[in-house]
Amino acid sequence: MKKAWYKEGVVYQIYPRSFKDSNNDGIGDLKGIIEKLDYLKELGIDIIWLSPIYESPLDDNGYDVSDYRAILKDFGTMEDFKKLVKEVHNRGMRIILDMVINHTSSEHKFFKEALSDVNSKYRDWYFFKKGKKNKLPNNWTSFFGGKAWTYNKQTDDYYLHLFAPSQPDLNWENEEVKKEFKDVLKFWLDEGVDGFRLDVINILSKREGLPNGKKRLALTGKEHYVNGPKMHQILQELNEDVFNKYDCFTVGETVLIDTKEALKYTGGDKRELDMLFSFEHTSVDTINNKWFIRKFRPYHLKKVLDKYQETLNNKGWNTLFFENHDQPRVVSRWGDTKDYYKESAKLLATILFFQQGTPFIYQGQEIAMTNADFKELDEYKDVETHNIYKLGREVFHFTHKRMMKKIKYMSRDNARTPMQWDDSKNAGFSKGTPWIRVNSNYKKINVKNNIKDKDSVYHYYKKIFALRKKYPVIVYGDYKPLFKKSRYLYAYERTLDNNSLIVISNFSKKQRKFPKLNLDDYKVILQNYKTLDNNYLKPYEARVYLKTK
Ligand code: TEU
Ligand code: CA
Repeated sequence: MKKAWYKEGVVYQIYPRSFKDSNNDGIGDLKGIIEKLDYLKELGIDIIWLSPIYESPLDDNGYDVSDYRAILKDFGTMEDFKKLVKEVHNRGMRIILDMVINHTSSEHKFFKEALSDVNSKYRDWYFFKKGKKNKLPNNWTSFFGGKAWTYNKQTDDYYLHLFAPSQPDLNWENEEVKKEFKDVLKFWLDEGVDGFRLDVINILSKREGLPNGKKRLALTGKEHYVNGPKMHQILQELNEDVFNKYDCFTVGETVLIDTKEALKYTGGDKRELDMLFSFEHTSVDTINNKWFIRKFRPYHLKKVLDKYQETLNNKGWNTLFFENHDQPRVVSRWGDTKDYYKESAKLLATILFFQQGTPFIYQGQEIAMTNADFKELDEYKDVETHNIYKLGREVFHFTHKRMMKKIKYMSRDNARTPMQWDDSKNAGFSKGTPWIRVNSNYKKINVKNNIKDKDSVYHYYKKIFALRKKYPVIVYGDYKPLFKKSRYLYAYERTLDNNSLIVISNFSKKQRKFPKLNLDDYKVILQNYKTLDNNYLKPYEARVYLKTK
């Protein structure tokens, strides 16, 4: 299999707004990130991914870009950015940016001109369409709930936005759009950036005529833009004209795909995406739509992860993630914060990061930060959360209590509370008032305590990243599920040449008999309990065995 630095490296996602505030305005910034680079290096991080840092009105916290070549003032200046890149590279690390090219902000100068001048050339950069007898141009709905069209009085027509009305979709049929964004990508690559996380990259190509979609509970119309007609062609073109000219990599955020598509994007004969985020595993505790929650069963998670591992094994390339700025905290979601907090956090890290693929960990995951402990709706800041609350109350007539329960479990703000550095005011994130409240468990759960505690989740993550560097079988080995039918044993084998690594875990709250496994010549290289019993696996016990001869 082709080797590559971006297959061997560990990626750490930073949500700059909530990472570290250096000037005490309550908002994280680039200088704050520079302060923490040694911490990330010590953890064993190779690549950092920054959520968007460009000029934005912040309707969607930066995923609504109004100037692609300017740094958001809250985060600092272009000088600060250049210093950050230099400091990252001086430490032998790399940095990738989050690039949002499916849509711009409605505050972008191109869109503002398109709104006001019916003859502007920028109208074809977006999707403006007349309604029919006060009906919308089609029946598509938004990822954030509600319709995907907003009326523009000045030109008496509607514009398309698959996310918020402040995020008008770009028309990727338009050659000038392609040229502009190739230039934007080159601008940042010439600044020394080592690659991009490409936001909702597989919905860029919309079916001609924007036809009505099959009516659905969520995302009516998705069949007309998910993996759209020219999607692969657009990606191949971006590689030919931009990415192939630099030592860089791309990770695509590809929504609603399956393994077949994943293989096409990452394993085709023409370079499209070097790796991708699929979200099938992040919907195992939901039905159809993230706001309709069902009981989590480890077996469902294992089935999906095994499927991606077996399908892409040495053909495409996976990412390994449970958390990001859109997902709840995994220890709250799939672990057991009540009785087996550390053990379950470590089990989750073990089952994921010994698989084949590039590991992506999200800020705070290394210290098992938990979901937000907000009580009131106004403590949440996320546009999606407030949209869904309104929709749930007004359209589905759900009670306030029922909506707050859904939001508590699934809101993206669960991942956006300030990073918990220590037990000082605001968890050491800021001496000002944070833009969003710190979780009140910060005196217990913080970096400082984790570093002090040799048995902490932090040190466990550090060990995993060190093992990945030491044993190539972890990065490049073949993947084979073990005990596939078991409801609670999550186990698999990785093999490379005559090295074999076996992960075995009891993903349940009950003690279980140790399964029949020939482990002669294997040694334990990682465990999440102090003592090992050869007849039993304790609740949430995980072990990693290695045979190297
Ligand atoms: O997310 C796209 C996306 O599908 C998620 O928004 C998901 O639908 C939703 O959050 C439920 O989990 C990307 C970014 O990661 C997200 O932060 C942005 O809001 C969105 O695109 C629009 O740019
Ligand atoms: Ca700040």
